[in-house]
Amino acid sequence: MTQPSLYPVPAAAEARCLIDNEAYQRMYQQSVQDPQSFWAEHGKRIDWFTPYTKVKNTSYQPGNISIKWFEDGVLNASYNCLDRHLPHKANDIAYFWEGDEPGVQKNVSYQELYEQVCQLANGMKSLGVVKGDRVTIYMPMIPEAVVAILACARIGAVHSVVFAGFSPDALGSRIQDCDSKLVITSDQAPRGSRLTPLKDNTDRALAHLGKASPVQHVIVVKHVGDNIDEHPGRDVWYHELLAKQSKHCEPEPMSAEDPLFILYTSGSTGKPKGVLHTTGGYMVWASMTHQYVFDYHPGDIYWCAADVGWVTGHTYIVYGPLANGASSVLFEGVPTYPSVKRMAQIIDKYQVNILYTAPTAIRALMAHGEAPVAGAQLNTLRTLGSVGEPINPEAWSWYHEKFGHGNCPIVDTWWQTETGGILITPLPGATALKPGSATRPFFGVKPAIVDNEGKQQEGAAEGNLVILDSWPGQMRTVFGDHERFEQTYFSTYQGTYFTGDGARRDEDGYYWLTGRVDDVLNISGHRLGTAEIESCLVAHDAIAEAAVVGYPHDIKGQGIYVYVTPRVGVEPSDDLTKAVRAWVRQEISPIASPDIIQWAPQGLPKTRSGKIMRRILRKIAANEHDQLGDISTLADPSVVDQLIENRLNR
Ligand code: 6R9
Repeated sequence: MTQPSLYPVPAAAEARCLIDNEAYQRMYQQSVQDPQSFWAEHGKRIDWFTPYTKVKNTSYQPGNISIKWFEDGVLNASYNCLDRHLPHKANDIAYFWEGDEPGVQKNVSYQELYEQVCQLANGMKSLGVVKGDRVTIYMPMIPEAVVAILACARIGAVHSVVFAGFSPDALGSRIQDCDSKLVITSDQAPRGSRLTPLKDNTDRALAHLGKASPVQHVIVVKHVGDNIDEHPGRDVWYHELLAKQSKHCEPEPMSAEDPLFILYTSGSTGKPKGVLHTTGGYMVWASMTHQYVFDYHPGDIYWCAADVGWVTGHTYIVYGPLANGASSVLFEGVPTYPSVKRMAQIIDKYQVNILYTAPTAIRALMAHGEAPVAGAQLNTLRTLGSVGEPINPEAWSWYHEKFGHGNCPIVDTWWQTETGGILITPLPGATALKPGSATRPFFGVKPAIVDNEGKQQEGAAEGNLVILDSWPGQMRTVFGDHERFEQTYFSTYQGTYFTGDGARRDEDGYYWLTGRVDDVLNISGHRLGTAEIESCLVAHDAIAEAAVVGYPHDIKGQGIYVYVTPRVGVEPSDDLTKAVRAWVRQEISPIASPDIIQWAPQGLPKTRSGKIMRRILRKIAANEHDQLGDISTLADPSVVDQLIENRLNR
């Protein structure tokens, strides 16, 4: 492949950025050699009602997994996101809200956000919600979703945001698991011109729970304006509730280790885990990573195109940018509606300086060639970010050239719901980039590579990615199940946090995430990352997206089964299949040659957050499609039937 393998820091980025390579090296060394004094200093970026005197108190000892940061400090997250900015930026825009339909928009200033948050906080109190209660938020991407999150934080209620694409069943089980007293939702959620009936889904979830439902009230935002079924005594209109409330509400003093939120995430097995984050360490991590990773400067326009239903939305749409007083774009829709130009249009319209999105969105646009950026300026962009999956070099280059005009650093940020914020990432003014590598650890993060026996590997190596010590943004427990927390993350390689991801560290100390460890193939004794083969496949002209899984093979142990989506306008044929196979042999090695190539013009099965569900593809490839397990979290379950019908390993 012809692209350069190393992109040095552009001179302009080095000159303007907060941190250059020398500063990175110095601060990183400090952060791992003396975490107590490093974090004692950086914890001050947050306003504390009572300053902490203790900094780090953490143990990864088997049987005693305990993580505490800044434990005697007292603060409030909503105060840090709102009140402290009012003296100097009350009229600054917190969110430029862009609705699903172009032309539908609204600006929300810090003052307005503060007032609404206080009103909702008072309203929630009037409904009996007190500190420590759980509140489920099931909302479209509208300013009221942020208001709901911050109102919980203001009164010390623990929010559990459930992505608006989840079904009534998924919503119900999450409400039940954390025993929510209150649900905040809206009538409908428009996305890409389709409507999801959120209130109706909530009714169904609660009806299904029946007498076991812990929910006393449902607050409903009138967003689309359609009629809803009102349950008198239980349902409350958001606008009616707020109209009666004062625009001031004292922030609840919270201990640093008081819970801030729960966010459910699926593991490789079992029911979703309620990942619990607490207040102090999380806020320090969210604000510090947001500032340094994106090189955020006051006055920048920042756009994180994720959904508040995922951790990326929590940390990099809500808490991080607001803690830093940033002005953000909040987008309700999808990158391809009403056309593939939508993202570029939004960037030009709001003069966005920092864009943070996902490889799945980039690949979706890339399949349309030049069209997504045709006629766009994109000249305000300075830093580009990527998150959620390994970004294959082909998509990296396309993003770099088409959106970044070849001169915006791309920060490929590796992290997880569990980590609270970014852990491995370039810094735009400090890190020479290698397309496809998340590069180096953020301050305070000590990654290591271990083999399957848990032995740490030195130098250039490949294996399982663990983190050797705690960082302030780390999850504290699985809600209601500390044993599962210990079992899932600390028992595989004792004394370390196990990420579940595989990684390679190269001779420069850069990390390359190779996918979940269960995605590693062993072909005739050769280890191959599925991500590596996928990235080669999507570099082929005819291919928009690819997923690679292993399947049982009599001779090789595992064979390679490839699912490929053709680019728009490409017609699959036997000749094309042969050409694709030859391409992989040529680009990687004959060892990586796909045994089976199945065209999937209807697309690949994805979660609603855009992750390809390889678990399902593995089952289809293994001819075990009668054992697919739970497919309720798929964005479009119908693609599965078509994949089964066209499977090739019968
Ligand atoms: C933030 C988020 C976490 C999993 C993680 C890994 C994958 C995320 C990545 C990446 C390679 C990156 N992942 N970012 N893989 N490069 N830059 O996505 O959280 O939804 O919990 O997913 O996503 O496999 O373990 P979450």
